[in-house]
Amino acid sequence: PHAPVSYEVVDGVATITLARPDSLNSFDDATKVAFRDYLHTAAADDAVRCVVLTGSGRAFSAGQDLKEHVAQMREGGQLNSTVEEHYNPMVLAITTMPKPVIAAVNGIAAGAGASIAFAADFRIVAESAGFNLAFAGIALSADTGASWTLQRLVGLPKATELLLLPRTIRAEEALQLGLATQVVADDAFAGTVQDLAARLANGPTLAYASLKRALAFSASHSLPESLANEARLMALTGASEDHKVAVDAFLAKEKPTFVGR
Ligand code: T3D
Repeated sequence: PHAPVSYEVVDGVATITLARPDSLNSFDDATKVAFRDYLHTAAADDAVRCVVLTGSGRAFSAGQDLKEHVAQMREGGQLNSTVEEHYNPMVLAITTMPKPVIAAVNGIAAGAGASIAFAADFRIVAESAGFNLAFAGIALSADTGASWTLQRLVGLPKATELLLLPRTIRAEEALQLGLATQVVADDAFAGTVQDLAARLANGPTLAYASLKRALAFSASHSLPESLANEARLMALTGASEDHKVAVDAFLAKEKPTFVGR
């Protein structure tokens, strides 16, 4: 059968595409395993310097596949095991990815699909796309990190509203709320994603990874602890090949060519 997720690396950019358009790229078990494992593949491959997450067809992802979910409930399956086995590792893989991650939100992102996009470093959103925090609609709590990421993106009161009263947030509103990095006309979407991915893949990868680590650390530590952590990360990036390349290029009034380490 057709693979539910595709993985392609071109010029340092790994693109992970959810490929079940007929089910709005919802996550059944095979999709969850493939998506999670490709995230780990991208993280481990030094040749990959930017990761793009996207969907095929008209959706980014409608979240958990509710048909498989119902079938598993009938069989008395462990509902929560998928959170720990699949969704949680996806979020941790995206947020600790030692290179930038772009969610290319081509269409509706609902439930865990929205959460996946919120975990990424950038959300490029097509004009016709949107987000829906669908969990309460099916009487579930939030998962895949939404309770953590959403309030950091939009603030606690708005996050509470969007989780308790789910509705589709269109792209323009998503931009105003801070859910979207950029909203792009549908016909310019692929090109915009490609340009940003190329820019990031040609950037100082180790510095990007260190900035992600600094931000994540500072989100849950005191100022003195964060200052000490910044000092450690500055020592790391200060000793990097890219730092030397960039300073030399600056003084020579040239464009640096980063190697990513
Ligand atoms: O233990 C656990 O599993 C917990 C895990 C939880 C993680 C979660 O993600 S919970 C949230 C699950 N997702 C949802 O509740 C979203 C359900 N979908 C929707 O609300 C809407 O479909 C959308 C807002 C995403 C899009 O609306 P619209 O009007 O553009 O499309 P539609 O007509 O509702 O859907 C089109 C088809 O896709 C339709 O099938 P049909 O009638 O053409 O045969 C619909 O049933 C199907 N579909 C949509 N979402 C899902 C789905 N099929 C399976 N699973 C889905 N999530």
